[in-house]
Amino acid sequence: MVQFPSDFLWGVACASYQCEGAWDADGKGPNIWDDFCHVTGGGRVKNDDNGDVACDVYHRWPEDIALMKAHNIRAYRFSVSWARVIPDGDGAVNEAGLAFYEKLVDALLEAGIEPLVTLYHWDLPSALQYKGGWLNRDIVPAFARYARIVAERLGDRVKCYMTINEPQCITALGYGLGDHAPGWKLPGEDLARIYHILALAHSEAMRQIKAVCGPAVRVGIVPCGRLCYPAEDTPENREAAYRATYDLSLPRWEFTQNIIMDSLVLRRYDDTAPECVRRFAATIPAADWDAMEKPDFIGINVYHGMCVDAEGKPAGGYAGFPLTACKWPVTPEVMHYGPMNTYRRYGIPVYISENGLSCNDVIFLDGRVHDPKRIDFLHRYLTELAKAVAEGTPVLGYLQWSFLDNFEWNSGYDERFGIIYVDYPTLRRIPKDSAAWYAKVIETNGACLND
Ligand code: PNW
Repeated sequence: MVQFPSDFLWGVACASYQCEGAWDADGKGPNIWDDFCHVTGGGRVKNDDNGDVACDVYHRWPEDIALMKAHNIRAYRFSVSWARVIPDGDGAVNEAGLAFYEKLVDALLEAGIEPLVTLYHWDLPSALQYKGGWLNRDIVPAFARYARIVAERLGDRVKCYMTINEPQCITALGYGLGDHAPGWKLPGEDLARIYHILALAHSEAMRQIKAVCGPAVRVGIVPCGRLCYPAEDTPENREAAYRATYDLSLPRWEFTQNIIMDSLVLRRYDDTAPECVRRFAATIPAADWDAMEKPDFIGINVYHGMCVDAEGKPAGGYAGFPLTACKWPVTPEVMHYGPMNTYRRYGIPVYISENGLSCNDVIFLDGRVHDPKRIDFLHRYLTELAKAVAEGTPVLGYLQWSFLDNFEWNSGYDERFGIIYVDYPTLRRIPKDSAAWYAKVIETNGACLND
């Protein structure tokens, strides 16, 4: 029986660079994604796509908010573009940038939609990248100041902030593999340093927001990384899935939830940490650990998980396993065990801050966009989420990624995650079948998932 708490928050999510466009409008400064995309012909971004126009939400937000309202959306998680607010990252404030987000927040509240504000969703002002970006500790006071400026402007209306989206993607994709901006390829010890700086930046920003808004404001962070689920639902296999989720000695330690969350909540790395992390950790002064700020909630972005057997070894794949358009496996069970294990380790309530399916949607002959795969995907994942809730995990809400189709980073516009189709040549919005379906889920607080 699928059942959600009566105050469960249903919404959608997006990020500034992926949907706003208006990349140089009204005093906005350049950011690392502008730079990354503008190096064309380098094969960095599929089709040499960029976010210059994207969905043009910067100009079309009134239409988008009306569409949200028409689909019962109760919460909108969006990110603030740092370079729109402070063009060079730590200098003069751009009033037009702040005014844009203020208008957006007011219109959302007017429509009965709760704004959830992410401060950093990957679009670092270029001027800060020239100083070393997240590798340079001077970014901590710059980020804290930016957080304070946003909180001072929106704090009387915004009750929930997420400091940093996916430190794992920032670090592993941006500074490790180089697939994302800024496109660097650094060794493990530097990546460990970046994680530590991100943890300090979250902590200092959280203190600033609380200082401005008071203790009642809720501040969280949004990690991602490998989430494991058991091949069979036995106590031994559940335990193995928990251990494999948080085992830093497995391949890709830099893509785990605990690489940042342990710092913030437990104030240490555990003894599964690899050599390069331990080498860096030995240089961390005690004052840094004392400065770590435990978030009020954890936002988890859940797309796919890793199935493990009772020994914690990968299991469960087979020929023809279901995949999304971007070739991620469809593994609904991760939505049951991922939030449960996150809560077990950290004891902090969670939001599902992102979940969705990429599909190469098209406009059908009848002029509509039919996306049964997305409906099936969301239905399966939400059914599993209800199991985590039933087993006592405090899940505060669920934010579908994404409302509109948008710029999917280095995959460009080919990947469509929206429940609203965007016809990029005209920027026309067309609700997909999943939009009406999701509106019904929200209206019935998930009860229609039982039908
Ligand atoms: C998230 N993975 O990134 C981001 O927060 C969004 O900006 C993005 O559009 C969305 O997911 C869809 O990709 C992720 O490999 C990147 O598991 C990679 C993974 C998960 C999330």
